[in-house]
Amino acid sequence: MITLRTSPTSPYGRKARIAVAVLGIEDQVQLDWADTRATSGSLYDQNPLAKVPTVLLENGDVVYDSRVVLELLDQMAGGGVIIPKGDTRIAVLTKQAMADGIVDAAIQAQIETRNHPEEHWNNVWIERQLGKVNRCLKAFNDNPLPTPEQSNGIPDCAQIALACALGYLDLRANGDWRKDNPDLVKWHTAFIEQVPAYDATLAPEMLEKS
Ligand SMILES: N[C@@H](CCC(=O)N[C@@H](CS)C(=O)NCC(=O)O)C(=O)O
Repeated sequence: MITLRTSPTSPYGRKARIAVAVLGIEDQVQLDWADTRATSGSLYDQNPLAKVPTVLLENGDVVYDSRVVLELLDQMAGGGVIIPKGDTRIAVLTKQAMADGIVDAAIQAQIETRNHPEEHWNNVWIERQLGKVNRCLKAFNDNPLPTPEQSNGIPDCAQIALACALGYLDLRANGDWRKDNPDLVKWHTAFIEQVPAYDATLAPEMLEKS
């Protein structure tokens, strides 16, 4: 049994929670909520980055960063399920990085607006980060990923990461991504219909907005 430490709203942790469900390995993973706002405590002892998701293995090893965690979970399910082994592997991992990058950049912009009064915002920095978000959204809108049903019925790591990124923008950025990206909205709707674990991993705050 491994322990997955995460928080209810973390989009990176949600990737891992969805992966556990679609891989069908719930019986091998126990969930343990971690407080990412704490300034000390067990997460700091387990992972010097003090970030979630963090996974504790039975042998005492610790695994972190959602992309590595997804590799671990995929291996536990036999490998090649959510991270393809063949020719498409690098392309899928790159798309996963692009989807994660949407969240990375959105968080950077939010840190600036959340931590400073508006007159002190660094608008150049905010625009730089929002540019990354919008370019990635446009790329996914113009060249949609396959839906899980169009691939092998199980979402791959890029599809999982993109769905979590869009869920994060719904939660923290009022779903503004929807107005300029109609094909991405369709893709997101299909993902939600085809992957029950998406709704099952909605945080209480997200439920209020959905
Ligand atoms: N690249 C990491 C990012 C993880 C991350 O930033 N997690 C956030 C929660 S959404 C966190 O733990 N933040 C606490 C902190 O940075 O102190 C991944 O993919 O796992």
